[in-house]
This record gives sequence, structure tokens and C-alpha cells, in this order.
Amino acid sequence: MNVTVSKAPAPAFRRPPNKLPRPGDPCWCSSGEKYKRCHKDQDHAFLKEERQRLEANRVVPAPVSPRRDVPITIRRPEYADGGPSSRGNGRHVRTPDELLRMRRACRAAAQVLRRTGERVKPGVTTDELDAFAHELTVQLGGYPSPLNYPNAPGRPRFPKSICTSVNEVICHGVPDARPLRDGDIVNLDITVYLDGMHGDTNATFFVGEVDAESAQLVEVTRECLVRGIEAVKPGRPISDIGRAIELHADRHGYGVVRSYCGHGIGDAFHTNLQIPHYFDASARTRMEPGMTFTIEPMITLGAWEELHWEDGWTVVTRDLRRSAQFEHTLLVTETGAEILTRE
Ligand code: HM4
Ligand code: CO
Ligand code: CO
Repeated sequence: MNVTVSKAPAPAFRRPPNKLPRPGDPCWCSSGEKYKRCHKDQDHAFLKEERQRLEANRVVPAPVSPRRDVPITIRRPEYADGGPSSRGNGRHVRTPDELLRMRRACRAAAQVLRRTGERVKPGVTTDELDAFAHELTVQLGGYPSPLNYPNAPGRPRFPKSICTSVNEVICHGVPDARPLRDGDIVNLDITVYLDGMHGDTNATFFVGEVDAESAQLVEVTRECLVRGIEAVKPGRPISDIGRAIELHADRHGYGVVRSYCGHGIGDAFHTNLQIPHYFDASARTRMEPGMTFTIEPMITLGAWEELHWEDGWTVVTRDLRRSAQFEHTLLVTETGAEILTRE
């Protein structure tokens, strides 16, 4: 006789939450069992295997090509020839003439980002993307702001014209000879100095086909930037921006990087106005029409804590899980925000 044995389908695998229960606490799966009698062993095996996979596939430094030069006909920022960087004149509100010039710098940055992004594909090195962005910036009459930008005292200046941050690299990745691989994500961060002003924008791109978890991270990070921009309102404190971003990241269980913030921007690349991407009650400065600053959330699949490479620039997640970022330069208007880094 034929007997059909119906078996309950195996439950779909769910990765353990970023914060694990203690052995005696109830399991995260809501079975009602103690954690140690439920998912604990399976979770530890999964996390060990994942850690090994992440270590084996981590981004590693590759050779950096010689510094590219900029024609002497192009106006250079104050730090380009070895001097210190300026933090601006202390005013956060731009004059009509400064705004006119900001618009040109920001439009150029947006164009360089779009056209360089079009060249992202498996096999292309981040150095080739740097070369392309460098040439295009110069063609548009601009200076690539990252080039020779000073670091903390005693550390090297930034040696390249754009930042290229792959997978677990949070920000400030230095373009090098590493070819992009199918499945990578890469952030291109472009800043152009044109007409005496800086325009700053970045986006994260897919290299070929990307796994669903990474694609979701990139989409939610884009949404975090949108939420931050929607929170820009004259009369409101800067802290509203980070609150909106953190709320959206939290809802997906993602981390928000704390050590790098958005920044005031104008004739200086980074003014002393800081825009945290998490809720910081001390960010009490009120937004005013005419202010220009960036919002550039860095969002992580796992923990937000970072490590720094020996090169003095590259910032990576401590847990080696991926990070994504999007950035615009904004103008505070009478009613909200205008995105300056649009073509
Ligand atoms: S340097 N991008 N970014 N980014 N720096 C080369 C490319 C770079 C930065 C940066 C985000 C927030 C702040 C900063 C900054 C000082 C302290 C020197 C003004 O460097 O605030 O730099
Ligand atoms: Co930066
Ligand atoms: Co920026």
C-alpha cells in the first residue's frame, strides 16, 4: 500500500538578530524555549562560518598609481599645494553670488558622478574610475576636491581625485588597482571645486548582479537620504535630520555610522557645521534659508563600529559586513530643501 507521509516544510532559514539573547533568555524565534535549548548552537555555527567567509573575501589594499596632475590653468583650492584646509568664514548662509557659483560646482559634481557611475562593471579597477572622473572634472574646468586634501597632522594627504568605497569600506576608500568583482557594491564620492566653491555628492552602485541582502541595504540607504532631506525645514534644529535617518535605519535593523557626519560646504570643502546622521540632542543649530550643507548617511548591515586601514584614509566596518552611502549637497529654502547636486 502507498502511504503519503506529509511532513511540515522546513522553516525558512533566518539569520540571528544583530543582538543575541543570553543563554537563559527566551529565543529570538518566539518559540518560547530558552535560547540555549533553541537556536543558540545553530546561530554560533552560522556566525562562525559567516565570519570566515567575510575574512576570506575582505577588500585588501592594492597598488595606488602616481598622483595625477591638474593643469595650472585651473583654479585650485587653498590646500592643493601643501597648505592647510580652510573651514570657511564661519558664516553658514551663502550670498546670492556664492549661491550662483555653488550651483555650477554642484551641477558639475552631479554630472561627474553620473558619467563615472555608468562605467562601473566587473573587471574595471577603481583606479580607472578615478582616472575617468579626474579627466572629466578637469574638462569641465574644475579641480577634484579630494586630491591633496589634508588629513590629521602627520598623516598623508588624500592621494586621488575621488573616493571609491567597496563592500565593507564605509568611506574614504582610495582608488587602486583592485578590479571590481561581480556582486560587489561600490560607492563613488565626487567633489568638484569650480568657481571658488565645492559641490559634493555620492552614490552606491551595483557591480553586475548583487545579492538580495546587499540590494536591500542600498535601497534603504537611499531612502535614509530622502528622509533626511525631507526633515530639512528653516527654523528647525539640525538634530531633526539625524532623527529621521536613524528612525528609518532602525526599522530595518541597520546601523548608522557615527564618526562621519554631513558637513557645511561652500568655499571650504568641510566647514565646522556638522550634520549627524543619528539623533544628537546637542545638534541645536537651527536651519536658516541660504545655508548649504551635505547629508550623506553611511548605513551598515550589521554593527556601525569602524576600523581604519594603515593607509590613514580607508574606513571599514569592524564586523566586515557591508555599508552603503548616498549624498547630496543641499540649500535650505523658505519651505524646505533644494537639492543642488542635480544636473
Ligand atoms: S577627504 N573626502 N572627506 N568627510 N573631513 C578626501 C575625500 C574626504 C573628509 C571628510 C566627511 C566629514 C568630514 C571630513 C574633515 C577636516 C577635519 C580636515 C576639516 O575629509 O572634516 O576634515
Ligand atoms: Co568625506
Ligand atoms: Co561630503
